[in-house]
Amino acid sequence: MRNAIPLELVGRLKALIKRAALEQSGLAAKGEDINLDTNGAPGSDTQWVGNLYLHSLLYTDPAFEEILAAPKPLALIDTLLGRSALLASMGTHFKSMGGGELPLHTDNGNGMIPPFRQISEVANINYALVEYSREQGGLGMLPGSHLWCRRPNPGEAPLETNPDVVAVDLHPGDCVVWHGNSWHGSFNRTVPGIRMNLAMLWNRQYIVTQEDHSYIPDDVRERHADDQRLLNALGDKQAYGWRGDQTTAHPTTSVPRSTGPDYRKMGMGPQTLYD
Ligand SMILES: O=C(O)CCC(=O)C(=O)O
Repeated sequence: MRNAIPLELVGRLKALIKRAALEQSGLAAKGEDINLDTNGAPGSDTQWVGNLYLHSLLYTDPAFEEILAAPKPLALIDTLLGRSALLASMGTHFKSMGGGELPLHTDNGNGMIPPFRQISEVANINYALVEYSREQGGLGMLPGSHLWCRRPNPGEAPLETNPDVVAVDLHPGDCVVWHGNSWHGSFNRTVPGIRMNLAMLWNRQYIVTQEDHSYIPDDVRERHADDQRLLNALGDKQAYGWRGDQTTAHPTTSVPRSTGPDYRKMGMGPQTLYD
């Protein structure tokens, strides 16, 4: 999908993600920096080499709520998973030249047992925040693999040697949405500079989310009070997770978790594949 989010938002997200990368990698503590703007020019690269997965970005700045609410990719999530889908996680794969590839895999994690169902139980939105190509460490996908309902075996997983892998060339602000069974990964970056995405994983509401969505911070709830779809994506109508006391789920929320089953919420679960 071309131009799924505006370039102005891409710019703000890149700056925030750079801050997260410096913090989560420990470079900030050492007083080091990462140059995001080398654009592949030889000799201008940062000294840092590696691949990081930067996690738990959503509640660090409202800009991440803006990308969560982007309507066109969300329409495809509704189509793949239904409107009761939950956001599983929002993170960034942040990679430098020579950090290595991310081998082919499916997104059916947490011990999901093959053969997978043909319906999508998990789906991903992968936003390009910089240019994507094979050399730049962009996304590789294996077309049609969602129909095979299994994971790649170790011989099939390396992108470099699998002849059926296709490089997905994207521009900043574009995104790809895929079915959770699809085999995908990303190439080793062979040119200077940083390749970063914004990876937004979703799952059907009966699957455990990757990040803790047992609470919604009060400020997020206030900003999106008129967008129940977004609040639902963050677990607002999740019936499970009850507990024995009336404490709140997290210091940033004033909403107490229910003690015992909430039968009203349990009645709100989807009854069809595409609710
Ligand atoms: O863009 C990438 O580096 C691949 C991301 C990926 O494999 C994932 O989100 O599951």
